[in-house]
Amino acid sequence: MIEGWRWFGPLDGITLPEVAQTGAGAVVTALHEIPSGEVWSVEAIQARKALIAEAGLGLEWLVVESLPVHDDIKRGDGDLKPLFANYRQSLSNLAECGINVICYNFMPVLDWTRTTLDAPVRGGGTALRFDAARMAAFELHMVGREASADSYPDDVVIRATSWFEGSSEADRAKLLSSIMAGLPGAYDRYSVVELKDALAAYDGIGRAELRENYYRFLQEVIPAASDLGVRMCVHPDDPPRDLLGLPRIVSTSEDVAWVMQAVPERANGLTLCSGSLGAHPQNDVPTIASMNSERIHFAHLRNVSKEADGSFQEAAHLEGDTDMPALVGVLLDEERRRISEGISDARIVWRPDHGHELGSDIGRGTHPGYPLNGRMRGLAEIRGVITGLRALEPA
Ligand code: DNO
Repeated sequence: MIEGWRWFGPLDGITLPEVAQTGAGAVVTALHEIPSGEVWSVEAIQARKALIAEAGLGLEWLVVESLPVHDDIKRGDGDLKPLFANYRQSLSNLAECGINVICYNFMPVLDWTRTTLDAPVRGGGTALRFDAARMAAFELHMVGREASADSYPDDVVIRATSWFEGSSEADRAKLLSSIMAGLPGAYDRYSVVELKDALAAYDGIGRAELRENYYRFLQEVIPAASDLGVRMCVHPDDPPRDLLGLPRIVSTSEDVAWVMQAVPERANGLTLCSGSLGAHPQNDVPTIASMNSERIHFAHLRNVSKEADGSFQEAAHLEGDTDMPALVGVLLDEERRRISEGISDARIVWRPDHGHELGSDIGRGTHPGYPLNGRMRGLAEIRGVITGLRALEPA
């Protein structure tokens, strides 16, 4: 397994020397400044590669996270030929620059979603949290989707209403900005009014329609990826549930099986994100990993603690509900299989996903979920698990 680190580019508050200090060698990044749907040119990719290499720290850009899928493709809206052509061109340009692992997602409108970015942890650090009652308050009372009361248990709806009634303007503004924090462009944010417009654009798109649009995307893109030797890996939905009436179709073991079977080629792969999948009460993450191991090309390792009402909080990487040593064991076994069968690109890049803000992280203003110390703790702990399991491997 290859240790990776997500770096948001020159605007990241964490410097490349700090990335090197974590011990990770593979940089996971994207050209976040290029609007979704436009081509990533060879020049732009080379310039970012050079920036990383010229730091002289032995870091190399190995994984793209993400090459975004334009919302028109997700909605199946209009003449999509130019968007598919641009996507394939970006893949071809990335392959020309030697970058072959591409993470993307098919979540409509919102990427990862949390209601609280600063839930306290022991000793004064903070964690990301998804609180079902806060999400319901946002959905029912701030966005005004009364019909969505059905998608929450009654007691959650009652708590949502009481939170909303007792909330100040500032509390609501904070909730909105927490929910928006996951938007990938780092610069896109919606107001409630803009969000309502984005949701309205999905009217009439349910699970079946979204699957159909996703199927079309896979058919347009995977053959080209295969020819280029590029491995695409879809990121599961986070959280793995419908939100704001938007369907989410990469949430469960069955969903992952559907994606893998839709186009049964190695180039149609999975980002094994243990935190996203692990937030669904029915998902057993090591089992999902072993069922799909041949198609895992990238891994995000982190943990969550789930609560009965659908809330969850990000736990330390070796705490929480997912058995991390069991999961790492599945990935190591798969790598051994690939190596023994002489498969190239056998090694899986993994990165510590999210982390608590700890010590000097607090107040530093790094991307939510992506502080230095908290992720370095996760990286070091999981590095220990990998080292320990490797030491036990038969010679
Ligand atoms: C959150 C990330 C996601 C991920 C995208 C991939 O921390 O794991 O935002 O980058 O969903 O497309």
